[in-house]
Amino acid sequence: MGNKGTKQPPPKPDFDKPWRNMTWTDRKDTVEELRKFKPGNTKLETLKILLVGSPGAGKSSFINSINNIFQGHITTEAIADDIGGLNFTKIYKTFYIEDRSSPGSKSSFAFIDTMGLNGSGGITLDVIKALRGHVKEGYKFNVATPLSEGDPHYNKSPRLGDQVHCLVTVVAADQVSIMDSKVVEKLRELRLTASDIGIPQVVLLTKVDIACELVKEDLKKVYTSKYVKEQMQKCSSKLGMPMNCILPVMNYHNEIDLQNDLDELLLKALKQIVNFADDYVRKLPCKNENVF
Ligand SMILES: Nc1nc2c(ncn2[C@@H]2O[C@H](COP(=O)(O)OP(=O)(O)O)[C@@H](O)[C@H]2O)c(=O)[nH]1
Ligand SMILES: [Mg+2]
Repeated sequence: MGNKGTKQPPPKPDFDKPWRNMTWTDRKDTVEELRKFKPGNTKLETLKILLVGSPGAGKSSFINSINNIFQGHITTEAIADDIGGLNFTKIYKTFYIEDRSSPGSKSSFAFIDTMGLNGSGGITLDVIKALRGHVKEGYKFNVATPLSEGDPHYNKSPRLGDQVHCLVTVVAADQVSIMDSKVVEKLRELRLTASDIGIPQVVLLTKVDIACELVKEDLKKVYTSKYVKEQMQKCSSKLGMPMNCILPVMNYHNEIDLQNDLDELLLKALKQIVNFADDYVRKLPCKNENVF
């Protein structure tokens, strides 16, 4: 036992090099690109991005964060609810991002926030209908009774623009290991339905700042933190998603100014989402016929 008594140093919490390529300087170009972006399917004005996840996962905060970036400052009037942890998003509503550089115009991508999924009861059936475009604006999610075909908010013949073009599952990085197995099951069910339809999916791993001290100090360490990578891998196997569809972000939550690093990571995720959604709609027929 030659090294008896010599203490091994604790393993390093970070890799020497980032394991995923990430430029931290494209911010302005990406904003410009996304401002000008138009879907590659002529029958469609807006790509619809639907967010699902547990209450408090950071769904509304992500929408607000993107809005902050496009408005150029922290917006006082949140476009999505910001009531921490409470399950308040009950109305089915599409949030468009206003384009400040040309007043009155909107972005070609929009978000749909949903009520958080929890272990009991739920809105899974309603979200499945929403994926296919059967849910009309203004519908109030009802945990007890899912939307029925006779309801005025039921869209019997959805068109391309009514359906969802990317499903985003939101998971907080500090909750991956302790996620309720029933929620995981529901998220998987939604993912499988989206896959059947052909809708692309990503996972947003929020709150990387809470999950990892290194990242809290310097967000640029997001791809050198071993802990964050581990949470992404866990998420990948729990939800059955490939690693390249798992996007870590930190949402704006108590900052009073915009921060470049936060923007870079948020925009990187948004760009990926928009690209996936656009790849999907490009493959669909350019006729505005009913889709389901
Ligand atoms: N530190 C930190 N807090 C976050 C982040 N994202 C959301 N939050 C906070 O987590 C709480 C729940 O977020 P919210 O967006 O309302 O979750 P939702 O229920 O999924 O819409 C709020 O207090 C947010 O300010 C993040 O990335 N980092
Ligand atoms: Mg919310």
